[in-house]
This record gives sequence, C-alpha cells and structure tokens, in this order.
Amino acid sequence: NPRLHVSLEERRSSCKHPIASRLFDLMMAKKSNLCVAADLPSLDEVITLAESIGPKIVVLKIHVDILEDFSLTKIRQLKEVARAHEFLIMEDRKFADIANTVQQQFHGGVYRISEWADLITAHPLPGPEMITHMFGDSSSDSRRTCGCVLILEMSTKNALTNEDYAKEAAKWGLIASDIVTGFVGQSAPNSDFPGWIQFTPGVNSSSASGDSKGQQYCSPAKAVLERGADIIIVGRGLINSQDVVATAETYRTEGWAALTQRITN
Ligand code: 5BU
Repeated sequence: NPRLHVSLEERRSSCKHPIASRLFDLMMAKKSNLCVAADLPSLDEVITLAESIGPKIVVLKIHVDILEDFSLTKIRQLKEVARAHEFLIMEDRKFADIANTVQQQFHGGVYRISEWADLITAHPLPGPEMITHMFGDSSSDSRRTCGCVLILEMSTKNALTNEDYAKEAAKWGLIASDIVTGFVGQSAPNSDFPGWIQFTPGVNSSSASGDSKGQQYCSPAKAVLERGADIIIVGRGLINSQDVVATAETYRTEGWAALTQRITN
C-alpha cells in the first residue's frame, strides 16, 4: 500500500479538506501522531487534562454525551486550550442514522456539535447519502470547519465491520474526500489516495490483550507499522496513568518513531 510510505508533506499537499491539511501541519510541527481519548466524567477534568498534555497531542477526542457538566461556555474554554496548545477536537459521536436526523443531531440540540468540533465520527452504515448530507447544503460553513471521519472498522471482538463492509465504505469516503478527511480502522484500506488520515483506537502499551468488555489492544508500534495507523488513539492507557504528562510523552515518542520508520522504509 503506497500511501503508507508517502511523506507527510506530500500527503498534506494532496488533501482536499482544510482540517486534514491542518492536521498534517500539526503532526509535522509537534512531531506527534497522538490522539488522546479523554473519556472523563466532566469537562472540567477534560480541560485540566488538555492543559497538561496539550503540547504533546494533535487531537483530543471526546464523547460529549458522557460529560455531566456540559455547557457551551465550558466547550469554548476547551476550544481556547486547543487554540493555545494547537490541537484539534474530535467528537466521537458515531452518527448512524438517516441524513435528516443526523443533520439535526450535528447542528442542533443541547450540544450544537458543528459549532465547535474540528472532527466528527460517523458510521457508514446508513449509506453514502448520509455522509454527503450530514453537513447540510454546500453553503454550510461546517463543511470546511469540521471534517468527517468514517468508521470503517471497529477495534472490538467480533465487530461486524468486516472486509467487504470496510471496502465499500472506503469507496464512499474516497468519492466524498472533500468532506471525509479520514477514517477509523484497524487496517489500511487499499487506496493510493494519500490525503486522508487513518485513526486507530485500541492502543495501549500496558495491556497486550484488551479490557474485560470486548475492547482489543495493541502497542503504538504495532498500530502504526502493522495496521496502518497515522494517528494512534490512546484512552485509558494514558488517562489512568499516574503521570499523564510523562505517559503522553512516551506515547508521542513511540508513535512518532514508528510513523517516521514506516515512511522512510
Ligand atoms: P481506550 O480507553 O483506549 O480503550 O479508549 C478507546 C477510545 O476509542 C474510546 O473513546 C472508544 O469510544 C473509542 N473507540 C474504540 O475504542 N474503538 C473503535 O473501534 C472506535 C472508537 Br470507532
């Protein structure tokens, strides 16, 4: 798969979405391909974590619906931290409904995700129309301010996202590559389009297997070198550690070393 060995500069120049270009810029500037899954119960805790590990990460991934103290004021505070430390905010909402519903979930309700998210995840399950319509019409600002990340494969045991599913969904993603900035997956799809970005969750250096609830783990090096990850997503392996800053530095170093090794090989 040639995409895996293309330099980040070259991949950046083939991006069709400003958020994808920005992410490549951040990776090169910060020498980091680390995304932290900040699955904490409150935005106050997420903000504190982000202030400490911000310099080491390129993306902070949240689940807005698990935050007990959600408010748009606090989200704006988190945006300020993201601006100061230069990382993107990914809302891992995993949309999976008809476009008409997803549009309302994305722009409306309590969370108003499109006002603040730089990246948003979606399942391709409902079909390509959802991807093209979730942002609203072509004049919608969020088309340029937020990139869609398609979930091609899941990290869990016995996930239904098999090879055929992932292949078909990757095709839709590629057709809509002005909207779809990347994908979540456990393997690199066969495509030579270098402009989109692979996010791989299920990364944990202290557990070789997984959790007791179906999650499966691998090391940063394996995620990057064997599975095609451009960005490694680390949750509990970091947020439950004693010293989150030191742990972030370890994941950053390992992830970045693996990525540069893969590109130069
Ligand atoms: P962990 O604590 O490193 O296991 O957290 C992994 C995070 O990635 C968590 O927020 C999940 O919701 C997310 N995730 C995942 O683990 N596997 C997947 O296939 C997808 C998302 Br898609």
